[in-house]
Amino acid sequence: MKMKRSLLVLSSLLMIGMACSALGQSVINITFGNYTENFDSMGTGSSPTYPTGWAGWKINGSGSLANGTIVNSSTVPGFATSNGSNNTGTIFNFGLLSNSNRSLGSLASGTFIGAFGASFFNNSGITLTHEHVQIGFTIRQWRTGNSSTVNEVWTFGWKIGGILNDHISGNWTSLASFNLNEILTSTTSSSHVDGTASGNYTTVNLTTFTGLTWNAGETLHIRWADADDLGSDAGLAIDDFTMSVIPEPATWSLLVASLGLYAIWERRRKSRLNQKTSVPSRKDLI
Ligand SMILES: [Ca+2]
Ligand SMILES: [Ca+2]
Repeated sequence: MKMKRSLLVLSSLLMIGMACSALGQSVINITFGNYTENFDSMGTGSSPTYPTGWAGWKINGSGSLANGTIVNSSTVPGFATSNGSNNTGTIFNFGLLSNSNRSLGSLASGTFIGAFGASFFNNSGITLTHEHVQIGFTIRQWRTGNSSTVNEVWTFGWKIGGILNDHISGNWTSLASFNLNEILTSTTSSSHVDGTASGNYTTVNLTTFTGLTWNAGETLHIRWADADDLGSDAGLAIDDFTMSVIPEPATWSLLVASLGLYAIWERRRKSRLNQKTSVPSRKDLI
């Protein structure tokens, strides 16, 4: 029973939190363990919605949509479902036609330059730094550009507090290790490519969130900001995102060691109990 209770406590610690709301924004509640998002809930329909805590918005461009506006099914341009054949500048729910494997991305134009990202609420009870937080994800390319000399980059940025759909670049701290770099840099086809095919995606393994200081009760926003590059732009997306949050490494080691010692003690206790209650064999009775 004690063991079951311990496992229950541990699984609660590691459980991914349910989304909650802070300051009216949709946020992802973070405790310890792994938060993951595969974007497949966006579906294959023509009016997709973002996973809880995620959004795409306009940061620049000459179009009439105001900078900072979250792109959804009622904005122009709208949040579009595409396999990469669409060359409109906007935020995209990318995936193969009618395929449930979705990813979140963008394509920039002169009238629309977008960003996409998510908000996380620190509900761990401690200040989280680079010692605790790592993120990883897959980068998928769904559309090629038409310039072989431009290597497109979606710049990663983060900030504490404020709103997610912030279009002021100076408010964000850049972290190049999480940038999305164009994969098919030498192509000039300006056309759809399969972002799930070998060679059209790369993986950023769990990597330390350098420079982070994220106090308990604060909201961390992250974003990838697109740019309008020379010629027709490429379309990139993120998929299979993970944020891994561990307690202080020393504390974590101590917890693991304690659980290991407990498991050994429990095994020995059961073994002693079994010896005491075992039925004597015929040989023992002679
Ligand atoms: Ca996916
Ligand atoms: Ca671009």
